[in-house]
Amino acid sequence: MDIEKYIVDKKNIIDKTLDKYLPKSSLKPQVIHRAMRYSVFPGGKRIRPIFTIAGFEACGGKGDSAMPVACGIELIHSYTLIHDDLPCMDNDDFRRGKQACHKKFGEDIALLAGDGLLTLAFQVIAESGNIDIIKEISKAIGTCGVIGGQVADIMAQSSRFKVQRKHIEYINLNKTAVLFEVAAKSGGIIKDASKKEINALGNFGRNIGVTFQLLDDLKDKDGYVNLYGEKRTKEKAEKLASAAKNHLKIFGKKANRLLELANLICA
Ligand code: GRG
Repeated sequence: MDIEKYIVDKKNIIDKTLDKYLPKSSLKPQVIHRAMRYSVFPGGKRIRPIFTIAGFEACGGKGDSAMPVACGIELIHSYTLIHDDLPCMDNDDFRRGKQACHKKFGEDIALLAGDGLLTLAFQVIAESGNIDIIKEISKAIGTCGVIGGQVADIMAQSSRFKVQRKHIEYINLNKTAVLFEVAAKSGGIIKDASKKEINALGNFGRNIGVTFQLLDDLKDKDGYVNLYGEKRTKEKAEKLASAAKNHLKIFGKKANRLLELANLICA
């Protein structure tokens, strides 16, 4: 199966499972469930849950036992996007080509829809029965992870803090890369893989996550590009992508899907 077909297949199963987990729009109080579903469907690329599944497969995993965690991670990603678009954060009116959640439902409901998705994520992840995963994911998205990255980004954008080079690396790592890291790593934890394999998946995810952010900066002429310029940003992205792929060597052919996904991100 080629990688495009693999992605379509995985996206379909992820969407079906998310639909199963999300409360129906007809369930009271309807407005919050409509807002949550509005932000999850139609989805974006679903990269993070696909990383979880492909990480699971790289460790020899088969079947659908990675699905609760994969979908939980996508619910978390959806929550960060809703909150990031709010007027008190990035103040974006549009997301994925349609009105941002707060433009459609109001700030109050959008804030709570984000909270609802985050809470539902942990209910779903708990279905995996794996306490280690709950710990890892909590750590990754907490104040020393994604939230910390968002705080640093806010500080960098205001006059409260002068942006330093080290600071931008902290932002890219925490705001974006740690969720990729924990997504890939979780696949190995679910399969009960060796420490070496789990670490390799985490290192792969973190490096490709920073690459992903640098490529986004290049597209928006923002972030890292502001400090280092396009040439150096491109060089850094290439170096990180290559480091990411090197971490997959220990899996041999079993990591081909992750390798192909990394190549697609960098294409
Ligand atoms: C609100 C706690 C909190 C955190 C927000 C992830 C994040 C932190 C903000 C999102 C805004 C942003 C532009 C982040 C950079 C990473 C990025 C390009 C995210 C978009 O991810 P994609 O491209 O989105 O995977 P899709 O639409 O495909 O799901």
